[in-house]
Amino acid sequence: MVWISRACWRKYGNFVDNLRLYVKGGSGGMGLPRLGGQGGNGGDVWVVAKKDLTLKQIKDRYPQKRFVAGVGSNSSVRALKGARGGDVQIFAPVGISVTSDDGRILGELNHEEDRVLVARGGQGGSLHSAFLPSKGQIRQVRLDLKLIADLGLVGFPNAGKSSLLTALSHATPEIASYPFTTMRPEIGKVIYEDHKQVSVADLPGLIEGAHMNRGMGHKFLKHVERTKQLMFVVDVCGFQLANNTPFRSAFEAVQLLTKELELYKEELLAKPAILVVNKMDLPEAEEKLRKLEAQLENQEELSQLLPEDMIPSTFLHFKHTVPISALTGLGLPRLKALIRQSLEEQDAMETESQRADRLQELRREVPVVAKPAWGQPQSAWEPS
Ligand SMILES: Nc1nc2c(ncn2[C@@H]2O[C@H](COP(=O)(O)OP(=O)(O)OP(=O)(O)O)[C@@H](O)[C@H]2O)c(=O)[nH]1
Ligand SMILES: [Mg+2]
Repeated sequence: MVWISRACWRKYGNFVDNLRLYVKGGSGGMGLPRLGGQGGNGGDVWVVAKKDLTLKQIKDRYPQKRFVAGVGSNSSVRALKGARGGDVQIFAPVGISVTSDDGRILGELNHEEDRVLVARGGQGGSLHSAFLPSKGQIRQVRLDLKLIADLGLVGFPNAGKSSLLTALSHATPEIASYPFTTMRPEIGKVIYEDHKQVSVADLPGLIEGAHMNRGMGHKFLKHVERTKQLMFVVDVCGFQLANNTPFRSAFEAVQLLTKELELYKEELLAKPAILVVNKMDLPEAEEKLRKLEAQLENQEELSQLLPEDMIPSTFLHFKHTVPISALTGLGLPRLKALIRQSLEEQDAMETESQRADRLQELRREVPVVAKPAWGQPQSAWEPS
């Protein structure tokens, strides 16, 4: 429908989640052969993470998208050692991965002040280079924004993801009864009574074949890579994208969503996941929920009835299945509590495994000195 795609263009056109930049390190300065003087090194170009910035701001502020560091000064009689060229810092939002044009990852900006060197300055001329300077590195680099949130919402269009985010947080995403209402990711904060906050990323709906570029889902799947957990949202009554596409029950929706994630990046399925069954206010919802729960208990077997390309190779075992109605608020307090519990359990497990890793490292690093038994010499031994 034309009117939807126009609206899409307008809104999506405003959101920038990747940017290509030209970066050049400064050239080195000339050496001074007569007096053995050394030219200054050229400056470097860095990308530095800063809070509350967007890629769009960089694009608007630097339409040429060119960043060139300062050249090193030539060596002179007055200053035998030439001054270093100035560095250039490109401030970028947190949650960026920086890649070179050939797809190599140069670094990630996960926290404020993290920095990645993108173009090194050239060396100043010196005795080793017959006093001739070298040029700075020239590169095209790509900044890719991946949202960081505690939870990422995954679901077909119209499942009620944005309605759920609105009901749980102060975010005000667009909600409507047509598919693909959400055109760009949005983050909402769920705030608890003790002021603890959990961030939830609302993502555009996925459709079958999203990993192959169908719909708009695949563009946004990268955002799920950085969320700690997944929250699947399905309509208890199932979903049909259009008259000429098949109807999918809630159970099929779960398997298809799993399959799409798997085809995009299998590791995503290792994340803890909660299943939210929405629209429990609709007629016969209870009955459909019981059916879904029974199907999920036997999902390995039952999914064999699906066409082969719809069967995921790993089945998700949800930590919780939570029936809700984003419309009436049914089940939301329980969901809110379970989200927190689930994240806290994950944190505790990660802390424990980090502690165990550290302990193992320490044991490897420090040889433990065995207490000498009487009459025996003291010896160092490595634990196995
Ligand atoms: N009856 C009922 N309708 C709901 C419920 N939650 C959402 N809806 C309706 O379902 C439609 C889709 O809701 P959205 O929140 O926009 O769905 P979405 O998953 O964000 O959809 P996309 O952004 O298109 O992927 C809207 O008409 C909502 O009013 C619910 O709990 N019960
Ligand atoms: Mg939405």
